[in-house]
Amino acid sequence: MNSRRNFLQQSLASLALSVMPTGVMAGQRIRHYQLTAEPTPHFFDDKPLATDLLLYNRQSPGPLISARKGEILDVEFVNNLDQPTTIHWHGIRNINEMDGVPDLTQASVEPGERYHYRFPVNDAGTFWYHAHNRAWEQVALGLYGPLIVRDQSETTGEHDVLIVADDWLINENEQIDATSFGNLGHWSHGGRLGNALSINGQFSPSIPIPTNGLMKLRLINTANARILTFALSGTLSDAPSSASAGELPMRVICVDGSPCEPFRTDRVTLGPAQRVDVEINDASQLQTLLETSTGKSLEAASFKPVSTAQNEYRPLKDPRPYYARPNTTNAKVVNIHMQGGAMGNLSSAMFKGEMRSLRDLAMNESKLWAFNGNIGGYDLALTEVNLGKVVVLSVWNDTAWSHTMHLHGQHFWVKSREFGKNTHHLLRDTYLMQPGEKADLTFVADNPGLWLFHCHMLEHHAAGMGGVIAVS
Ligand SMILES: [Cu+2]
Repeated sequence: MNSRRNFLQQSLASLALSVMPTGVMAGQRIRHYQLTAEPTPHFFDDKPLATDLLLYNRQSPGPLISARKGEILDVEFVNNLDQPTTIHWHGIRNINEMDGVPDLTQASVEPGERYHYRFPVNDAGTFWYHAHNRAWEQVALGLYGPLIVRDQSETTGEHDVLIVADDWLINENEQIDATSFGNLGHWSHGGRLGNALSINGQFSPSIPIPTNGLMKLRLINTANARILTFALSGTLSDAPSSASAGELPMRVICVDGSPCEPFRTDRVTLGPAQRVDVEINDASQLQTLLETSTGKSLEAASFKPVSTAQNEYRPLKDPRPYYARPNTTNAKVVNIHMQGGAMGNLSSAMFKGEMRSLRDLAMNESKLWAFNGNIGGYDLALTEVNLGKVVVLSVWNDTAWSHTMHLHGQHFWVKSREFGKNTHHLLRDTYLMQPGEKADLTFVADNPGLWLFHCHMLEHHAAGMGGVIAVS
């Protein structure tokens, strides 16, 4: 009846036979973690009332999972929710069956069930993990946490600072606004935006940093839909007056985990799911983390110098992208025309083999977005490619909205327009596209499996903005 679904199911079946769990090689260290997802009453620091969240290990954000490059992560997961869930390890070039996409790479983990995630981490970088079932609700309620893989040469300590940012939609009773989940207005516009910004699970926290010297900030945007822009305020030592405050320049060294050709900037913008690592020359100048996306400077966090006598920042030895920009002469080009949403040009689309008006799809199915005229989902096949092939996803954001496009299982090269007027060739797993933008996302399809390509504004994904790339 549905040939696309049959194709995916057959591919999944053959994949299950061909990809066995990766064995542990001699000397490979295994890092064990336990994660339990459960409903948890949570107190935001300045609120007198607890609000009901869904958290990993009763923490917001979920616990930091860390490993060294080349080790094995072994995570025993327990689902104590009253609904199915899975965990996706965002940015890890994972083995397909550990990628955590329900009905595509694994069956959902049902309430009361356990699931054993076990996979090697072969890239150093800043990553995160999050729920991937009803993610628009589960992630918004707190099911996410940071994941850091360090190169053997890297040190840890206060010179290496994690900034996990999220926005929460909180109502006048200081509770999570649950009535807005599924709101078609959000789904057809920019997604469900919050009204309170947390950094590392707190509003306006004070973050310990070293008293001086070179340091690194790892920024992660875990919001469902909010695009965040960060600046750092501090005292500029090279300004005429030594006490003058301003925006400190930062040096971008990694995006979405991978080292990049370093560049300097005053501000970094992160779409949902993106990560940026920046270096600051002198920690003694650093005062506050500002969020400026609304046009106003909001103080997101302050920095508190602490003495770190034995702390010494060692930059990554020989930083290079995970792989070099490939030659695209014989690449397979896949056109992806994104349409839909409010103020868009899509009047009808294919959904489950039937052409229907967008109004009908919106009102009756909560579907609003399409790739090449098809409402997307886990059963929409975008393309099949041979293992090792260079692929160019030629993506046209023909909508009135920004979208953060995420590819599972591999990172892609893109000529990024995300950092001011200078473009940068970056290796990313998530790219923030502006309305009307056309971008080529180029990757070497060297990881076999069924890989999701979708918008990481989670309401857009739920409303049709996603499809599957089969690599075999
Ligand atoms: Cu989107």
